[in-house]
Amino acid sequence: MRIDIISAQPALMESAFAHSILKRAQNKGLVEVQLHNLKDYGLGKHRQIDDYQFGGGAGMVMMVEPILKLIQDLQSQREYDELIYMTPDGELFEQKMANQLSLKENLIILCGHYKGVDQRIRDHIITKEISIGSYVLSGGELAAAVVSDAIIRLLPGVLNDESSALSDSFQDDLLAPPVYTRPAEINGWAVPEVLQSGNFPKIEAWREAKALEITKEKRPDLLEGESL
Ligand code: 6GU
Repeated sequence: MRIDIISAQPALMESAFAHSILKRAQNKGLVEVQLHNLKDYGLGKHRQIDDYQFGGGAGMVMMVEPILKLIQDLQSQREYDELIYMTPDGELFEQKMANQLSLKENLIILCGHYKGVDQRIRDHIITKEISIGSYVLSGGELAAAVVSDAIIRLLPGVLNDESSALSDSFQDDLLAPPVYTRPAEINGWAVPEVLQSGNFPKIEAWREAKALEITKEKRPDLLEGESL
């Protein structure tokens, strides 16, 4: 898979891709992530990428031309499955969408900033608009990193078998059961006996029961069907 991320502030995302699992996924050649600075395509000697909005009002709007040129450059090199725009009024990002996007080959993610992008980019270029939740961020960059992380960790070979993405919270509409490591007791706090029993069917049953109990308590909406 290849993900091209377009932003006026690409440095905001560098660290997210330069560590831990996302770094390893790239080093293994399982995904290629390219951050593109929209300013490189800005107009004139000031590399302008935004302008006042027609009709007046506070806030600058990202111009069509730099975005269009950058995207056309990318499209001349390969075909893209989706051109995604990160925006608080997009479709809510959930595990199911991460699963679907993880099956794609090439993605472009455009990060909004300022007041957003000229509507014509959204009308004619963008194929999918994503929000990561009902709150407003100062730009789409952190949201793009969130979405990319959720997608990349699903790619075959990124996680090992033990931490397989299939056992994640949400993947089966259930939150994950609690986990413990050594020591078996500290401060008088003991690890549940069953986990030390070596009886794997019993352990599995305990984990399933716990997952159900925790989901009922914290996210009953997940048990009401279709939500994922
Ligand atoms: Cl994708 N962008 C911004 N700016 N704010 C958000 C968001 C995206 N998702 C939730 N809030």
